[in-house]
Formats: sequence, C-alpha cells, structure tokens
Amino acid sequence: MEKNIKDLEAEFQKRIDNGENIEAKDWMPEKYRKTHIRQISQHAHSEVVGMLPEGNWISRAPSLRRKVALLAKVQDEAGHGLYLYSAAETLGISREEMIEQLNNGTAKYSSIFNYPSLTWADMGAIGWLVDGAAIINQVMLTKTSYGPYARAMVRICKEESFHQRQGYEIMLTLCNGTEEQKAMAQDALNRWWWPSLMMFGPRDEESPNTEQSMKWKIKRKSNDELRQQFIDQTVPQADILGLTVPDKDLKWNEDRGHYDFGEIDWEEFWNVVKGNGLCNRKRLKDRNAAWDNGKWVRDAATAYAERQAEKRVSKAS
Ligand code: FAQ
Repeated sequence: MEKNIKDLEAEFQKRIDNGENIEAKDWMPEKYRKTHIRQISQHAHSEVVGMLPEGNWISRAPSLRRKVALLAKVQDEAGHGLYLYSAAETLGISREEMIEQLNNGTAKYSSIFNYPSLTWADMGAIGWLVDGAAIINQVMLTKTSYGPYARAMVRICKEESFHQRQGYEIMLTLCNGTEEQKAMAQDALNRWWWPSLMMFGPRDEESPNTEQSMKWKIKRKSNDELRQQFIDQTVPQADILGLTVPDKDLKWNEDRGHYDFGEIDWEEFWNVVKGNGLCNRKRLKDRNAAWDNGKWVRDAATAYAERQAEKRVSKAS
C-alpha cells in the first residue's frame, strides 16, 4: 500500500532526529528541498560575488608573497562556489538557472559583499572578520542534514581557516608597523565590524526560516547564538592587535559569560539585502560582464567535450 504524505514526513523527521544524512535520491518534503536550494544557492552566489572585493586588490598587493596568497584565496572562493552549485544541482535545479537568478538580481547573496574594499588593510579585515564569521557559521554546516551540502562544507571549512589566518596575519603586520599602517588597520576594523555581525542574519525573533531549519538540522545553531560566538572569539583577537572594536557598549558580562554588545543597525542591513547597499549595483554589473565575457570559454569547452565524446563513440564502433 502506498504511504501517505504524513507517514513519509514522520519517517523523514525520524531519520533527521536519529542523525542520519539525507541523500539526493531519498524522499524529502518539497519544502526541505526548496529550503536547501535557497540556502545553498545563496551560499554559492556569496562565494562567487565574494571574489570581487578581494579581486580588486590582487594587482595592488604590496609584495609577491601577499599577491600569491591573495590570488590563492580568491581561487579558493571560486572553487567553493563550484562545489556548492554542484551540491544544489543534486536537488533538481540547474547551474544555469541559479546563475540567471544571480545575474538578474532575483537571488540573494551575503550582504557583506556589498561594501567596498578601499585600502590594503581591508584585505586583512576581510580575511580576519569575514572569513572568521563565515567559518563560525560553516563549521555548523559540516553537520547539516543534507549529505551533499555537509560534505562540501568539510573541505570549504579547511580552506576558510587558511583564509582567516591570512587576513589576521596582514592585520598583525600592519599593527606592528608604522603609526599610519596601524591607523589603516583600525579604519578597516571600524568599517567591517558591524557589517560582519550582520552576516549572521536577522535577530532570531526576526528570522522566519530558523525554526523549521533547526527542526530539520539544516541549522544547528541560531543566528544570534553564532553572532555571539563570533564576538566572544574575535574581541580578544582585536585586543592582541591593539585595536579598538568600534562599539562603545561592548563589555564582558561575567554573569552571562559573554560579551554584551551594542545595537546593530538593522535598517542598514535590510537596505543592503534589498539591493541598495554601496556596491550592490556594481557587483551585479561585474558578475553580468564576467558571464557575458566568458561565453566564448563556455562555448569552446562545450565544443571540445562534444568532440571528445564523438571520438569515443567512433573508437568504440
Ligand atoms: N545577507 O530567516 P533567516 C563567505 C536573508 S560565505 C543577505 O535568518 P536563513 C565566504 C535570508 O536569506 C557567506 N541576506 O534566513 C567568503 C532570508 O531571506 P530569504 C555566506 C541575508 O537562511 C569570505 C532572510 O534574510 N554564507 O563569506 C543575510 O535561515 C570572504 C531571513 O533570514 C552562507 O551563505 C545576509 N547576511 O539564515 C567569500 C552560509 N542573512 O532567503 C569571499 C549559509 C539573512 O528567505 C570572501 N547560509 N539573509 O528570501 C546560512 O547559514 C543562512 O542562510 C544564513 C541566514 C545564516 C545566512
């Protein structure tokens, strides 16, 4: 006898509760599939758009060593985008559809990449803070319930940890340098601190997706829990650098065992998410140009693959 949807859903939830991974060919509720397509594709787009603020500095890195490291980091982000697009494709959406959604502005990507990278110190701040925030969020995702996403995240996290160290080392060098260099590092921290806190998403009570995503173990910790973890971890790192976190309300709370912190400007956050940040339009323009200018490469690769396939067929016959 065919099972009804309620039985299937109950069995599915039981598998999740037992800590089993869900695989591409397993039965899953339509909403679980759609939530994953949404989150994984947004994540992939973030990695791809995330290359732009750093790509801006590759040709201006202050030494060959810095250039090589930054180039490797940006290439890693491209790779992360590709693993993630592949993971999303297992759920029945094509890469072309996802890229079309990014390029026509209907898909979201992380708010953080709509801020400009103005000085070399921004490369330090992005690695330290943005990759630092990304790792905290993504370590949790290595245990997410959807197998292809969880497995992609394992490798991504290893690479993000190199990225974070690369950024912190830039900050450390600047902070041990001249007064002017230290001031540059402080200025970068001032500009990137609050947008980094926004990366974790809205407050839990304003987050429509968290409750269901926690039940399905897509998220293992809430936006606010992860944000607090990031602050508790990062403030002592700023102290080592001798920099001041730009929050007058930041204070260790002995009773909570956490830092208290000031109010995030949520109006700014939603404004950026809606497409009105400092760089939203430029980011989309650049992604569209990259897509259009890369057409000849895609066409050549497809023609080559077809030729190879034809050769295999004629050899076999
Ligand atoms: N920006 O209900 P929630 C990186 C949207 S990768 C823009 O809390 P959810 C690597 C959210 O989509 C960084 N939109 O949503 C790198 C939802 O809208 P929707 C990216 C945001 O999904 C480093 C609405 O607000 N990481 O940095 C943002 O449960 C350096 C309501 O929010 C990931 O994508 C935001 N910050 O939780 C690369 C990790 N926050 O879709 C280059 C995977 C929220 O309903 C250089 N994603 N929204 O229309 C996640 O963990 C989750 O999706 C959250 C949001 C935590 C981001």
